[in-house]
Amino acid sequence: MNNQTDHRIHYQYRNEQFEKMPRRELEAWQLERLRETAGFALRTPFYRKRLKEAGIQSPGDICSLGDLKRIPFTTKQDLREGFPYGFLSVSKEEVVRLHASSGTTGTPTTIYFSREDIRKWTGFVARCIYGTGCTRDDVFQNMISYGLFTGGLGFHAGGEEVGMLVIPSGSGNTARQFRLMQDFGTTVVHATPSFLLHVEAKMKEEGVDRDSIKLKRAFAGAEPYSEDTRRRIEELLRIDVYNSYGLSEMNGPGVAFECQAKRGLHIWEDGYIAEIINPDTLENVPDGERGELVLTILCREATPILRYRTRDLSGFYTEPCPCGRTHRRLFRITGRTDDMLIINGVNVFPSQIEEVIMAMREVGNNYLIEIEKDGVLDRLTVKTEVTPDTFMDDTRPLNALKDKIRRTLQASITINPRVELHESGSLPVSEGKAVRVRDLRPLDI
Ligand code: DLL
Repeated sequence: MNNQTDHRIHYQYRNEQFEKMPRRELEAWQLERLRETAGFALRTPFYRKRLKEAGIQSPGDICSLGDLKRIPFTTKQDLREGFPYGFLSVSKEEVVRLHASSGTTGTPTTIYFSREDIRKWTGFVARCIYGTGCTRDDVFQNMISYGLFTGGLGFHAGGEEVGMLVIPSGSGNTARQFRLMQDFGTTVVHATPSFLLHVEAKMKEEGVDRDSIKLKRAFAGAEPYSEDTRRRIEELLRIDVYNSYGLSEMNGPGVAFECQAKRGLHIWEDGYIAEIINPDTLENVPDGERGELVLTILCREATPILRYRTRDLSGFYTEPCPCGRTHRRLFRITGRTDDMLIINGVNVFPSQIEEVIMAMREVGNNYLIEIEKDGVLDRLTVKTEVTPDTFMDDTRPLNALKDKIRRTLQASITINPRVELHESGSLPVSEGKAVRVRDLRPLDI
């Protein structure tokens, strides 16, 4: 294989040669890219140490894909400890953009991109979009947050690459979303599944005639949802919904996506090496079994990340896909192996909430985080006890405290929670490990 030529054509989004590449060639390509990525990684202090310990002093020490297993896992904690530049492997002049994980207090995880990295990422997102049947005739309304979150700019660039008319509407404001759809004849949208359900409910409420919009498809991701939810959105909105998976550490969207067969998400193995491990033993599990997804990025020079523990639970389908693509398919992601919550698409760790409320002297010792459905959206309620010397009859200071907690929490986790104050000693105390989170969302909406 002539690598020079392959590199030039590879990241074009219409490239059956890569999507239907025989497995043997695909693995040869992966090995080349893995060596290249190890070369970038060896420029960072973190991986130089890690790889040396694993007996890898230079990319040439990686002789086969099996050698990947010699490399230790990388965790979110490692990335946090490397903040801000510990994982940067090119000079700062070569970096053209950064993205950071959403909703973090303390230390965020930051990913840097070179111009070439953005080009490759855009190619993968465009491939996903094109694979669902979109063309330059489509009008694409990107109803997801722009900014540090990767969903906005990632899909924006991918949509433009396909040649669609892209409307950067961002999330929220359903009335304006409907106007844009009607004015410009939107045919495709991108949103979290919960926002799509919200859009449908609002459509009914505001009397928007379904026939006044031309919507055909939606890309839905950034949070877990069930097959039933997909079906429900498809039926209610009369559109095709495609599952879209990604994470900021691996660029963002464009990691795995459903094709028109809609049976599992093709993980783009020319850009990523995927493994499924047992989170307890850390051993690889056989294909077809569930476990934690571990990813190595092969398409980024500025921030190489090897064997990243995503904490997402998935597995590989074993049979080939009827679409003919050779890249393996992942099961729908059903949950996580850590306690990260995804609330209306925003990632929140309970510890972030704890940090905020426990820093306030007026707050007592016990608290409870509740997430439930409010219509189709998620609602976060933070219940905290007040200190024993607080008078519960004195509403003015209590309201001021509630407001302070709400504002501080919103500033740190970007979600506006409901806050309830409870008398000292009135919230349930569990016997064993404290139960701080009650996720009351039914799995199947
Ligand atoms: O959510 C990137 C993205 C943007 C994906 C737009 C799809 C569409 P993060 O904010 O870093 O990045 O959150 C990543 O969200 O580890 C999963 O736990 C969860 N997640 C993302 N997509 C799906 C999905 C973006 N389709 C974390 N199904 C991941 C289930 C998903 N969970």
